[in-house]
Amino acid sequence: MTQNIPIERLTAVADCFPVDGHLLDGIPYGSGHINDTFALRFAENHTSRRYILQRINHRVFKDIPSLMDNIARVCRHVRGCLETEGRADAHRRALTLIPTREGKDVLLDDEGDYWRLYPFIESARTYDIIQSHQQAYEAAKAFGLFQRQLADLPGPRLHETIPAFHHTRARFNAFMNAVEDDACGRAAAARDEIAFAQSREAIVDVLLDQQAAGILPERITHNDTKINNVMMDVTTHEGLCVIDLDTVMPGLALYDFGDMMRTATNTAEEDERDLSRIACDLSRFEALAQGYLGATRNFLNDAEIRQLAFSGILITFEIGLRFLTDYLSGDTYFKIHRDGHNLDRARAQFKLMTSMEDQLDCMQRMVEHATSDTGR
Ligand code: ADP
Ligand code: GN1
Ligand code: MG
Repeated sequence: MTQNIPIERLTAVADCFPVDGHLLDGIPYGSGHINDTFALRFAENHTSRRYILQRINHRVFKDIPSLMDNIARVCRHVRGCLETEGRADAHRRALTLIPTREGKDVLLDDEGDYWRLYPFIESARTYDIIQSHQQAYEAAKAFGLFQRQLADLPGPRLHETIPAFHHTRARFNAFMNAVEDDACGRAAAARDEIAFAQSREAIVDVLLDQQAAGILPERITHNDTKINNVMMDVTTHEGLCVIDLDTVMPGLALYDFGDMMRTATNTAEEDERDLSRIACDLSRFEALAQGYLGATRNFLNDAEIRQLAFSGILITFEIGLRFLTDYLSGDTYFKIHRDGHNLDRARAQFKLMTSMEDQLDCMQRMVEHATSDTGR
């Protein structure tokens, strides 16, 4: 969640972009854990127009010029694909960066903060919890299409905006170091969660080993396919536009499917404290597999398809590990809104992971059906 920023500062930042009209207000927007996002409203000829302004977290993203270079290339390419297909509404289906008055993709202000601006995509919204199977299908189709659009992005290779972002062995090692250091004396309070995480160590190498063996190919992936990172059209309910592009970089397709599973099949919030409310919903999983495979079956290989259901278990574990590591290290990475918030999040992820493990066989069969339904 984003903190308020005085309107004077937002006005000073907005003045650096060539936007017509005057700023009416700027409200914190969305529920992201890393950046600060604001919806700005400008008055112009008796109407108003909205924009999304984002302050990029430079503690997390160390090389913002490279990150913005990725985003500019990705936005242009996706927009080009849509225009080639003759989509009249390409401007609603791809993010468009508004350059500063100096022609830069990002503004570096006097306080050392980086800001970027996008036109607001109206009549669309995001959901933290999926409301229906149809939404799960649409979201997965949109993320799958995004991977497909980026499959022929011309070189050079995209920058790694956070190196080893989904390297599950490195994430596990960082967790073990945090337990060892116990910098804030919190390990005792997280004894059960630490034991749970240690008991699942064996799974962290599964995809990495297959990648090293050349079985799983590197692709351009989004890497943060949380379900609230796809905008849904409020009229047609279609998955419209993939957003939050900071982590678009080389990765495994399975990282994207896995994070969709983590966020779209969960029956409760990511930080739900009542664990009895958390489960992996199988019918949403089925819709997710159908939507994703419909968009990607032409390029995914058999090994990737075989690991789809497992990828959700792995990524749910990885994000749980990251929350737990952050709790043990003193909450330095993810924004928190209450004491113990990262521990609550870790617990919730581990509960969800257990529910996925219990239903793995059934999910495998659903993937097999979805694969044959899509004509492969
Ligand atoms: P964060 O890193 O904070 O998650 P996002 O890029 O996901 O940042 O943006 C936060 C929220 O702002 C999104 O969930 C979405 O609701 C909204 N949003 C982002 N970009 C746009 C846009 N171009 N038009 C309309 N809403 C947007
Ligand atoms: C962060 O920025 P946001 O809220 O979309 C995080 C993701 C985690 C997610 C967990 C750059 O995403 O990796 O999966 O929180 N982003 C980064 O909710 O670390
Ligand atoms: Mg987001």
